[in-house]
Amino acid sequence: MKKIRIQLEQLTNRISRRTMLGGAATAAVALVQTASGKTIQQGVSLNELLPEDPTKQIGTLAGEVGTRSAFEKVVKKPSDISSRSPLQDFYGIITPSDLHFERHHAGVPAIDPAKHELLIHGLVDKPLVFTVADLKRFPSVSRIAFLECSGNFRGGKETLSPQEICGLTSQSEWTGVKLSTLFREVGVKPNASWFLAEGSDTAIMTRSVPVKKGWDDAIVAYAQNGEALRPEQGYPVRLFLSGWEGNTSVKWLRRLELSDQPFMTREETSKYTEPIKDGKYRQFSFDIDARSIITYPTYPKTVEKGWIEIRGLAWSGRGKVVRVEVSTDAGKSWQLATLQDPILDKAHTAFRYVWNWNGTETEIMSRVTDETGYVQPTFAQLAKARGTDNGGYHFNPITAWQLKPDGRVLHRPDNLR
Ligand SMILES: Nc1nc2c(c(=O)[nH]1)N[C@H]1C(S)=C(S)[C@@H](COP(=O)(O)O)O[C@H]1N2
Ligand SMILES: [Mo]
Repeated sequence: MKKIRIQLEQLTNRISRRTMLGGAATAAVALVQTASGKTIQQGVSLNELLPEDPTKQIGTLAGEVGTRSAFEKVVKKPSDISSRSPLQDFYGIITPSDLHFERHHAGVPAIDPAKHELLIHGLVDKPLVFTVADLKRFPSVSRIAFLECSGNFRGGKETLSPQEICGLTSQSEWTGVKLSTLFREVGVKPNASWFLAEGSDTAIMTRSVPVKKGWDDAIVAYAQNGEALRPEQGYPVRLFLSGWEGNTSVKWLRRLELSDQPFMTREETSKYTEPIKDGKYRQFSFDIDARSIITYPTYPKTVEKGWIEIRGLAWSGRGKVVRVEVSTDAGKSWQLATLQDPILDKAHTAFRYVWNWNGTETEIMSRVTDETGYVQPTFAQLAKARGTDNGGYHFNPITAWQLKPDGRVLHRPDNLR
């Protein structure tokens, strides 16, 4: 029995170490440590570590935290400033917390929740400081909603995956206290029309938000998908403004200041404004416009002719998705896709369309309509409205995928047309 235990520990150790290394089933391994700390294997493949028949060997024992199967290699794509969710690898509508996209202006600060405080002051009757424990004592609220960066667009290459094109959107169940509850607690004055939200990262990120949004549906969130917020998502507390551009959901939130005018911070003057017609720029463009993207089949997958379930995600910052249409003939005709329940307000909604591909070259694409009647625009329409074909903030074009007769699926970049 003792021997089996040791073997088991070795196997577990080796496999979990592989998992940590992010090794694929075929990857060569560097040094592998046994439970006793001895180096025992080099260059073995994951398959070699598995028992020939899993029913003949006792499995790994229950652990403190679960792990992803070492065969599932799903990762974010980090750059200096952000990392993107692998939309093409997801099932359903919830983003696993460790795969939620990240966007940090100055890295992830390390914060002791016992020392963290949120100050609310300015045009209020009674300025107050809340500890994290104070915030958790108030009635709580949960909602499933997406969070999307307003800079969520990449294009210009055929070899781009959904993750690279628009992986700066993710969805969680967010839990916290309604900001309206805190507003009542401090007594927000009737003439307060804006508030400043400030983070405690090195960037001291600040944004002005209309007080109306605070009364409507703003949450001071301390949890995500059933556990405390991840440090990357703003631990221990963040502002969460559903449907609004991601930068307004200030992470590591430490201060809210009520005022009768916007604060004109760096993030709303030098950044987060978009060109519109006649050399003008728009400012405080908070709503995320409706968008959809096919996530299967997409680059880098390949397909065979015959039945294909086209799958994707659609969302709108202005309400619910009411319709997703799919075209399998490069936009000449459109068919209704099936929407998967639940169809939630300001939330990623899954769609699917079953199609029989005859193997000839074509393009597939999706377009969403939200409950305000807004229809997702084409790239050409957007480029005309903004006077640029380089993307920029709030760029949500219909995204097309080319199916090649040999089964390759490639992005079709509009700005190269
Ligand atoms: N304090 C602080 N809040 C922040 C940021 C930041 O850098 N610092 N980045 C903003 C931007 S630009 C986006 S898109 C979202 C990203 O949230 P996430 O990293 O949880 O996905 O957080 C916003 N809140
Ligand atoms: Mo962002």
